[in-house]
Amino acid sequence: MSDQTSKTPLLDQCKVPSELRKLKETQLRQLADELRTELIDAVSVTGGHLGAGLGVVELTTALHYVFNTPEDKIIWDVGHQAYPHKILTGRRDRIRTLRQGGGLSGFTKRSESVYDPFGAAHSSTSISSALGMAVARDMDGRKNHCIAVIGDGAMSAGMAYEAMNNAGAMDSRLIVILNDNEMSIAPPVGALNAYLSRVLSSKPYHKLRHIGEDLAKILPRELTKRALQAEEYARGIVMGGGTLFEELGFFYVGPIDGHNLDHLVPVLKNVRDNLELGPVLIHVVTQKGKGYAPAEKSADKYHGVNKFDVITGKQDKPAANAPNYQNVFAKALIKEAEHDDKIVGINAAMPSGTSLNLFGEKFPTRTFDVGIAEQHAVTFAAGMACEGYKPFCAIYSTFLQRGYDQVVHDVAIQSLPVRFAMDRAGLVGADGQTHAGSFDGAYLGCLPGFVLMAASDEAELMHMVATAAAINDRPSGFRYPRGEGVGVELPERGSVLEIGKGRIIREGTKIAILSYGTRLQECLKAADDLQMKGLSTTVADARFHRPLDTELVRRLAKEHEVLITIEEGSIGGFGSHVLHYLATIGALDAGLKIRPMCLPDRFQEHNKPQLQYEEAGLNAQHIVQTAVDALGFVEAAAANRRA
Ligand SMILES: Cc1ncc(C[n+]2csc(CCOP(=O)(O)OP(=O)(O)O)c2C)c(N)n1
Repeated sequence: MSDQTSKTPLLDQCKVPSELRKLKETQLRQLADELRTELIDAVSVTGGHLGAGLGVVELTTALHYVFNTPEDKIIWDVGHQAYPHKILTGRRDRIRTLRQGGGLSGFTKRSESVYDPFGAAHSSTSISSALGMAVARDMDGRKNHCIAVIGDGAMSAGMAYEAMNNAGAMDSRLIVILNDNEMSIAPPVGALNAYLSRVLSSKPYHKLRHIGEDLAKILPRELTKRALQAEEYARGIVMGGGTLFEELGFFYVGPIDGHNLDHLVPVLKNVRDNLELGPVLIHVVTQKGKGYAPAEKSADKYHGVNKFDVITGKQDKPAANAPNYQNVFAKALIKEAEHDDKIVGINAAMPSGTSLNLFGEKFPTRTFDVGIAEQHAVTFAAGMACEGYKPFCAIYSTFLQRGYDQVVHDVAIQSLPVRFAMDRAGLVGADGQTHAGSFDGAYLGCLPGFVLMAASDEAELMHMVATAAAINDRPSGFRYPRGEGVGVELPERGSVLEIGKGRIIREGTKIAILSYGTRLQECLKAADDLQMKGLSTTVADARFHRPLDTELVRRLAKEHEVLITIEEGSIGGFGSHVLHYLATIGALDAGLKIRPMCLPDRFQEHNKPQLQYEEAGLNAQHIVQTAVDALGFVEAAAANRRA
């Protein structure tokens, strides 16, 4: 497209930041507007994280303008706001492949670009990694800048404080930009948030005279001049003094209006050029969803979006065939809580993602959103369990990784009855490797005393919620995937399952498939197929990983020639435990052909879930092939025998 007809003439010239840096400062406003247009258009095609990116369009533009990227390193916390950064750093031509199979990742990724110095997607890692880079730089005698950009939501996690505590003491030259949009995915929670709000309400409208004085004291260069020229600058006041961050050893600058390039650029330049400053925190105030009316009105809903119509803002919503697991979980928990007033629900900044918001509507005083603080969520739940409460911790499988020591040390060793509702089990699609719920079976399956379950459909999930509610003497967890259930009929209330007992779904004689989780539907399809080949197949739903239904496993091993286990988890999970058990009792010595099917031994890239499972080799045809290969079964020979 030629520059005359393009809607984005300046952006067209700026394929990489070095080209952007050739622009005049006065052109940056237009560039930012074009960048925003491009972002909205791209995400309307791909779906993905929109609100956060819209909020940092000006900040992204200013950072690449002022700093010499990629030598200067910008580390975006979480990385979900980095789409504008991707557009400006040589990836515009692929931006409409975001989150699609083979396309750009929805987060920052080292293997994708030199402009992504650190990969992310789980929150609150940016200050630690930036500090590590800054210290390495100092040790090497280099001069580049390391800039962490972290949101107010991500600032609620312990890791951010651990990093600031360390950075403040090390006095290394580090820039932290706190992107304060007063939103997490849901409204942010906690005392820090209240503190930031107080900072904002107490500081933004200082008189120009004071700003000039403050600036003269701390940032004497260009900014002073500019500020004194610009009456309007009073909105984006720059000053030091008296903040929590200063107590931690940071030089505090702010709050700054993060949409005003006339404020951002000089402040960033001053911080860049003031090499004597140790760690600096620039407090930037932005609006999530800025510049796109539907997103501005509804920042939480536009945090992550489906494809949408740019004019109306209306999102594509494929018709649902069955209720989703998240809502079934909430419904089941509400049912249990109606009968037991000790049940409480805990989540870590994901009320709508986990559907615990529905529980919260019914039981507001029994629902706790602790912020992005999974470690704390686990130990907080442990504390409540000590006092006789029945906590359900609803945390995605992938995020529970962050609370692992708390699970081991605070919950399991003390045998406290904390219930873990592990959402997003298995492959999750567009969010990719960082969000896959692959490992909970491996990391919890090794813990003595834990009861672990996986739902094979949404009715089973209801039973597992009821079962977990009834387990009062030890920790338990149940896993379930993202999205729609199978469409089975749901009971009014779940029934308590017999602990450690699986169920046979279909009886056969030659092949046994022992399923753990929602691959059960694929197992049934595979069994039909095998049956057509004349191979009589048993299908069982293990329900429990721990305690393992050893009687069922023994029986399946004894009565079949082939035993296949299948799960939506990594090696080291359910199948590994079955193998371990069978080896221990010598069942493998008798020539049983056992084939554990699990996720492949690599971090799988983003794609549609069905295609990810295809790639993982966990669909019906792979089960059939595994069985046939194990038997050394030649179809033609079988057909002959039948004839
Ligand atoms: C450890 C962890 N827990 C939960 C999440 C899910 N999550 C993604 S973004 C987000 C909110 C981040 O809020 P904030 O840092 O303020 O950034 P904003 O989206 O407002 O720009 C949450 C909770 C995560 N990425 N990592």
